[in-house]
Amino acid sequence: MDQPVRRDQLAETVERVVNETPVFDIHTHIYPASFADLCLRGVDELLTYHYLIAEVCRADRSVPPEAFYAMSLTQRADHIWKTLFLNGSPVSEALRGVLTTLKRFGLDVASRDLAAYRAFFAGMSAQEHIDRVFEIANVSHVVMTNSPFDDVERAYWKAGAEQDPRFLAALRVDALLDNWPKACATMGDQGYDVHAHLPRESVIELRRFLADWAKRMDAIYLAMSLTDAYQYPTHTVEGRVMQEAILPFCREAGMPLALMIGVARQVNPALKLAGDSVGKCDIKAIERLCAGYPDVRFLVTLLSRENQHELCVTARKFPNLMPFGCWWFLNNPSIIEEMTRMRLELLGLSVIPQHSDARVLDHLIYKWAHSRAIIARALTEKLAAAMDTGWTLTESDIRRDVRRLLRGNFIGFTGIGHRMSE
Ligand code: HDL
Ligand code: ZN
Repeated sequence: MDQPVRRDQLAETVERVVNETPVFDIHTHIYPASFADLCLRGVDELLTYHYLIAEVCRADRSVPPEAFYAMSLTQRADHIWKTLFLNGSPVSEALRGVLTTLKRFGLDVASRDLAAYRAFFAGMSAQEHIDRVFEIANVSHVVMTNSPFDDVERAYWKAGAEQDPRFLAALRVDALLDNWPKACATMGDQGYDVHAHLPRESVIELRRFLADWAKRMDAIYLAMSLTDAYQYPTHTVEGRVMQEAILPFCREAGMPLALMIGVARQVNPALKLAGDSVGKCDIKAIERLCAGYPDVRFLVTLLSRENQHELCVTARKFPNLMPFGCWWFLNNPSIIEEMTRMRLELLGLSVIPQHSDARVLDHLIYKWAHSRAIIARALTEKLAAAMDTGWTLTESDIRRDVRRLLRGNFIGFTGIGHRMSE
C-alpha cells in the first residue's frame, strides 16, 4: 500500500522522482545521427556554443568577433577554454554547464585536461554518443527545430534521411513573418506559386506548402519565433499570412502553434548567432490570438523576464494557451526558480516548466541536470505547503504530478499520446 510520505522525507522523495522521470524535451535544435552535418556534439561544440561566444568577446576585447570567427573550431575552443575557464573561475551558467556535462560523463574536471576530453568524445560514434546522452540526461524524446527554409536541412529531408523515433519534428516557419519576400522566393524554388502580395491563389499555395512539409516531417507542431515588436492582428501582408494561412492551417490540421516571442534580432550582427537580444513583447497579441482562435492550441514562451507574470495570468484566462520553458536568457537558476514558483502558484500543474533549447547534443545533460534540481525544489516547496495544512501525499501522487510537468502536459496538449503508448 502506498503510504503517505513523511514531511521530512518529502524533499528527498521529490528530487528522486524528478530525476527518475524521463523528460519529453519539447524544444531543441539537435538532430539524429543521419543529419550528420547538423548533429553537433562533443567538447569543442560545447565550448563554442554561442552563449560562450558572447561571454568570451566580453572577457577578451583584444580578440573582436571578426577575429574570433576567423579562427578554426579548435582554435575558438582553445581561446574560450583559456580565457573563460583558465583565466577566471567558471561561474556563469553556460560555463558551469560545460563542467556539469564533463562530470556526468565521468571525466576528471579537476584535471582541466582539454586534450583528454577531446580524446574521450572522439572515441564515440554519433549513434553511440546520442544513446549515452539520452541515457545520462534521462530524456525519452526531443522535439527538433526543422526549417524548410534552411538549405542544408532541406537536403536531408529531400534525401529521406533515416529518422530516429526519439527525435520528433516541429515545422519552423520564422521566414514567413521575418522575411516574407525571401520566403516567397524560396517557396517558388520548391514549386509553390506564392506571390508577395498574397492573392487568394497564393494563400492556397502557402497552405499547400505548410501541409506538404508537415506531412514530410510528420511534424507535431508548427513553430515560429517572433520579435519583441510582434503585433496581432495587423493589416500587413505578414498579418494576412498569419490570419489567412498559418492559423487556419493549424486549426484544420489540429496542430498546435508554438510562438516564441521577444527576440530583438541581431542587435550586434558581428556576434552572428550570439548577436540577438531581448525585448518585452505585447501580451495583448497573445490574448487576441487565444481569444480569436479558441480551437487552436498555442504553446507560448516569452523571452523577457518582464512578460512572465502576465503570461501566467493570460494562461489562466485561456485553456488553449500552454506556457512553456525558461527560454534562452531566462535559462539561469535565479530566473528558472522565480518563474517555476510563480507558475506553480498561478497555474498549478498545468504548465510545461522547461525545455532545453539544446543546440549541441551534450546540452541535454547539463540543461536538464540543472533544471531538474530547481523544479524539484520549487515543487517540494509547494507540496510542503499543502502538507502543512494536513493534506497527505503518497509517492504515487508525486510521480503523477512530476510526470505531468515533465512530459504529460505536452503529450496531452499536442495529442500525440497514441504515438507514445502513454
Ligand atoms: O529561436 C530559437 O529557437 C532560439 O532558441 C534561438 O535558436 C537561440 O539562438 C537559442 O539557441 N537560444 O537558446
Ligand atoms: Zn530555440
